[in-house]
Amino acid sequence: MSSSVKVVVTGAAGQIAYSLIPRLVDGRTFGNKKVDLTLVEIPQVVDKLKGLVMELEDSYFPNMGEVNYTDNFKEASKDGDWFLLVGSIPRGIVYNGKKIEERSDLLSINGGIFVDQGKAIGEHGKDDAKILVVGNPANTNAFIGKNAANKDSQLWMAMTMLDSNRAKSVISKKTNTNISEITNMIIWGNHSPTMYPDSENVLINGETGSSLINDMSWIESEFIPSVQQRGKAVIDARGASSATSAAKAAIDTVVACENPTPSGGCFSAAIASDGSYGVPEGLICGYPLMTLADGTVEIKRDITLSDFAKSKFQISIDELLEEKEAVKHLMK
Ligand code: NAX
Repeated sequence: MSSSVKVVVTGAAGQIAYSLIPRLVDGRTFGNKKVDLTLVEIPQVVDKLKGLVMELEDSYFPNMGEVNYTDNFKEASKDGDWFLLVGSIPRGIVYNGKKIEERSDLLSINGGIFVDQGKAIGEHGKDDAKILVVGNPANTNAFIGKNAANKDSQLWMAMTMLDSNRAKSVISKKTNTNISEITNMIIWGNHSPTMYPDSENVLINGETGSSLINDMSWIESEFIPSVQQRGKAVIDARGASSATSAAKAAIDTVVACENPTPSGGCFSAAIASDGSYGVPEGLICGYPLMTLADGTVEIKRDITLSDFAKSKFQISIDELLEEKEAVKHLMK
């Protein structure tokens, strides 16, 4: 085996993690590397992880290295290469005697968690660690975590790959094209119902959506709302939020970061804005990204946005600014 990678996963006893964790050690996500896992949960459920560890052992994954579990994030973060921050407090549960319904309460509670986790990652994670926030509100959790970590050499991302995969699936049906032929599906903005899935710059068999999909009414009234509301549709149908597709999207994001992006290509995740595309600096915003040959991840800056796209994107930027305002007490 060529080398090893340490992956820290929070929310490890949750439903996304149950699909995600085996894929981390199955030999595909990190190629030939040995994968050491540290699984993190809150004290009330950490003991459940013993069962998951047994299952991992029983699955016989040749690439699996050491597996540990803990409720101590600070210890877990030591020398982590990858952090998959899945754990968060969902809407609707009773927390400290109060039912959490408002997005502002959700932002505040989860924000507190991400201050501590960010600080630990900044102090104890590898200097070139990559962090993918899945737990919602993902962009603003990543914004808080990055600020607390205060280490620019680490890459903080929030997951928009699931939105991108959902959008690819809708486009493939509309254009009667195999999903493997749909690339460069960009999700601009926030991972929330304000996101803007870009049907103009997507490539279908190498041709742009703007040249192939001449149906603005479908884009406005079907495509965009169906991608924006897909999470809710899954909850309504399943009685639980997306899990296996979210796990697959997290793996897709890791793979996209671990391998150079083909020339002209891009993938979707939210990272800190450097002012690109007019987004205020520092906001964790959904962008088209590329992984370079040396492993660095950069924003692809040569995409043209139509006036329609800019107006939709702006709605999501405004929402990110509102969320930033709601958590300003958590910033250093
Ligand atoms: P579950 O409720 O099944 O699992 C969450 C787990 O996180 C629980 O076991 C809980 O004990 C743990 N947890 C809470 N706080 C923690 C902390 N401080 N440290 C460690 N663990 C902690 O939720 P699941 O369905 O797995 O979803 C996890 C998160 O992903 C939710 O916030 C959900 O909203 C979010 N999602 C994000 C998506 C995205 O595309 N970015 C899509 C899917 C999903 O909705």
